[in-house]
Amino acid sequence: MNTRRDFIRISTLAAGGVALGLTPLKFLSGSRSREELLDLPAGSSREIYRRIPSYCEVCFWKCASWVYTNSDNQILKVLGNEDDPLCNGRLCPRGTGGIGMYHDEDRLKTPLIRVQKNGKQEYREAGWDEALDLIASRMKEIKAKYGAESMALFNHGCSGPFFAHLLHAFGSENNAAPSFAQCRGARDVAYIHTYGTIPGSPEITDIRDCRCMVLIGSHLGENMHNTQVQELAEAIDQGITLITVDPRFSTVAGKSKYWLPIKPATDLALLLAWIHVIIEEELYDKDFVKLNTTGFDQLKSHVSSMTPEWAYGITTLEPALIRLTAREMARAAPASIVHPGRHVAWYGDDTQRSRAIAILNALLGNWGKRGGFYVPEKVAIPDFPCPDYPKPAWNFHDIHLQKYPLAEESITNALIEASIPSADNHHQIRGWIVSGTNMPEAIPDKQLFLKAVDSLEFIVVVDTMPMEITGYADVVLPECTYFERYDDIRNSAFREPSIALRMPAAEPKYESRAAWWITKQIGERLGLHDYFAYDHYEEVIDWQLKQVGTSLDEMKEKGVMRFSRNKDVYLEGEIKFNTPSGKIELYSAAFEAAGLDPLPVYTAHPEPPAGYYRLIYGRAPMHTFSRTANNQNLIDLMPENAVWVNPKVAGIEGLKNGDRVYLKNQDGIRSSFTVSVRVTERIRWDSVYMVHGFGHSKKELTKAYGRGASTTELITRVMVDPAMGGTGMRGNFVMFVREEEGKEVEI
Ligand SMILES: Nc1nc2c(c(=O)[nH]1)N[C@H]1C(S)=C(S)[C@@H](COP(=O)(O)OP(=O)(O)OC[C@H]3O[C@@H](n4cnc5c(=O)[nH]c(N)nc54)[C@H](O)[C@@H]3O)O[C@H]1N2
Ligand SMILES: Nc1nc2c(c(=O)[nH]1)N[C@H]1C(S)=C(S)[C@@H](COP(=O)(O)OP(=O)(O)OC[C@H]3O[C@@H](n4cnc5c(=O)[nH]c(N)nc54)[C@H](O)[C@@H]3O)O[C@H]1N2
Ligand code: SF4
Ligand SMILES: [Mo]
Repeated sequence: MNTRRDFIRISTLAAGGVALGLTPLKFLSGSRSREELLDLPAGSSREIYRRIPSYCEVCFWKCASWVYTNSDNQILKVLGNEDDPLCNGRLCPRGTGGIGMYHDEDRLKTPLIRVQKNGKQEYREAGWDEALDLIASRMKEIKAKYGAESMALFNHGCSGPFFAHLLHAFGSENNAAPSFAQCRGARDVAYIHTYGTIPGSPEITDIRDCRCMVLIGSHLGENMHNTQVQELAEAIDQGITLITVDPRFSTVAGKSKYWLPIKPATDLALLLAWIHVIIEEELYDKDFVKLNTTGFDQLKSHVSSMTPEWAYGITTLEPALIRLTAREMARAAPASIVHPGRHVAWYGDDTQRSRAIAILNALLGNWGKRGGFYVPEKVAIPDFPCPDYPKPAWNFHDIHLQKYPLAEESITNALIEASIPSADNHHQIRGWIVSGTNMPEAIPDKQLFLKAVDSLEFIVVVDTMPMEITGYADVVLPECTYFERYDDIRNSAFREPSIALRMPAAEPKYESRAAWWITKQIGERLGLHDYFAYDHYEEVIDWQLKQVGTSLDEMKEKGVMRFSRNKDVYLEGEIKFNTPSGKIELYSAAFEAAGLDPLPVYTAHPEPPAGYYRLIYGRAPMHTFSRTANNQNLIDLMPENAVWVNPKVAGIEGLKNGDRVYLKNQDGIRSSFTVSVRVTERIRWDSVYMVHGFGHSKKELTKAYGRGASTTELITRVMVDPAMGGTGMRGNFVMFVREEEGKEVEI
């Protein structure tokens, strides 16, 4: 590649200690004793281990845990904290295997600085002072030339708030996370404009007491969000009726009374037909709708022609099945949920699909009801005192509100676009800080990303691993893993308010450091001392804990603390919603004012051309996105992804189980690596399915390199949501390509 900022491979530095051979524990192994779970030698007493409180970072559910170390301060195992209402003492396989991240010898070990050597760009190891000085001086330069606002932050996970604090103190509010435009943004915008609030994280679905749940795409069981999976298991034992809508026979489809193998991209037609049936057959909660909603008459006339027969032609689902399932969900109401989903960036009309789900829930009258949506509550922890942030001259709203009127949060892809010089840009991004997000794998449209990278004046990447994103940095900083650091107090809004502490269970390995320390060091160099007025983050945490009646010392012993609620979990009668009308807005005047359909309208999406199949993707219980692909404990459970192919397709294409193929998309982009074929009836014939997060192209990820195929590199067509800028990623079509005697053969 011949660009200003070549993608650099970080050479593997000296190997550290030998990783412990850890066997991942079984999920839901709550009946075994701690000693059994710890696999300690027979006769071992408690004295030989110490337990340190933490919470998990393998995904964003933040399950509270105990990290067990031996007398040599080696980390042995991590187990769930029994007092934690979010995990009830049980971690998922990823959480248990998370220690693999701490032991990984491929970890980033020292700061690295990009240099030019013999006409070639490469990284050299640097000390912290040199790297931090360089970052501060480049940030000052950018601020002097273009204003502080032209620095942007891309972040995800617990390091995010530290870097956001730094950026805001510096004078920019341009920080974005893939959890909006690539994940739950369309859902949240839809709920804000229907209910005046979001379904939350953890989602406020009262699955425990639910009697009928519809899962549209949402694949709980493979999507391992802990509390939801535990509650679903409980609800299944109590006889919940599950209706799963998925072109793939997912794990939860296997537990469902009804599996609706919908033609992909047509869910909105099904939802409108369900609304039609529920209104037409007067199955909706009349009192609730009268008391708590506006726009019912408009909705009724809007869906009057959207019959199950109409939807059949679009979705391929039998009208009788559509009617039957509508009646099932209405019969169980209000203990009946149409799950709002989470990763909803599918087809570009995702806000409208999420609105249809929100409307359907309103007809079931389940808001504030046991078995429906509960009222969450969290602990009121004050911020550590610091001066107000400076007011930036412009922020991300100025970049994208013209184009995406309902974007509530900052859009990663819009900030990437704003990093490429163009006459259309009113505001230009010049430098990036990236922490905790592997942008080339998390955000589609690699060409756009590369153009931005090539235009930027400065990029800092903070990561624990030499992931793809690190190869584009001018400076790479090694963060220590969540086992080796303090982070902010976990404070999740849930049925029961609780807090959890994360503290180091071991010294940071190599030269890695915590985000709180890194950001303070940069802040001090930028003259922002007052925003970082502590010597150690323990002071901040202790101060905050004391404001809510506990202390760092107490939390070090307990790990988790539960609090009593001030509000009711469920609501009766008329509810006050935080919308302009104070009601649930079935008809959205705000959408109308923004030039969007005020009631969801089905629009057809492109179909695969002949010889191509729609590429759909999802999760596996033992991995999280691309971040776990190099984790030995999880590789032991699932070494790579496969491409799921329907037997009919396998017949046409001459494929059999275990064949290795490349996938090539509609734009001629071929996967970098081959992927193994899994022939299965569990996928429709018009689609193929892969687990996201594999096919790593960085050789420094010695265990993940070349294993399986990346979904993201095949997602070159992005269907952008006009309401909030989300990147619909399921409009890509692939064909199979075999490599025979060094030649590529299209199948
Ligand atoms: N093709 C495709 N794209 C997707 C998705 C998909 O299913 N398919 N899913 C979308 C969704 S729902 C989401 S939420 C996003 C997720 O997007 P990301 O969160 O960006 O996902 P990862 O690919 O896991 O990248 C995480 C990065 O953080 C680093 N990291 C891990 N722990 C730490 C830490 O403690 N500190 C620091 N500084 N870095 C750390 C990892 O090494 C890795 O580089 O992806 C979205 N993009
Ligand atoms: N183990 C594990 N669990 C995780 C994560 C992880 O990385 N690993 N990530 C977490 C995060 S951040 C998120 S956002 C969630 C995401 O998880 P969810 O929100 O549950 O799921 P999605 O990614 O939206 O959907 C994946 C499912 O949609 C189906 N699907 C594909 N196309 C269509 C379609 O057109 N219509 C319908 N009805 N279904 C379709 C796929 O077959 C697949 O079963 O998972 C969370 N949980
Ligand atoms: S659900 Fe699993 S990976 Fe996510 S925080 Fe909990 S234990 Fe960790
Ligand atoms: Mo997500």
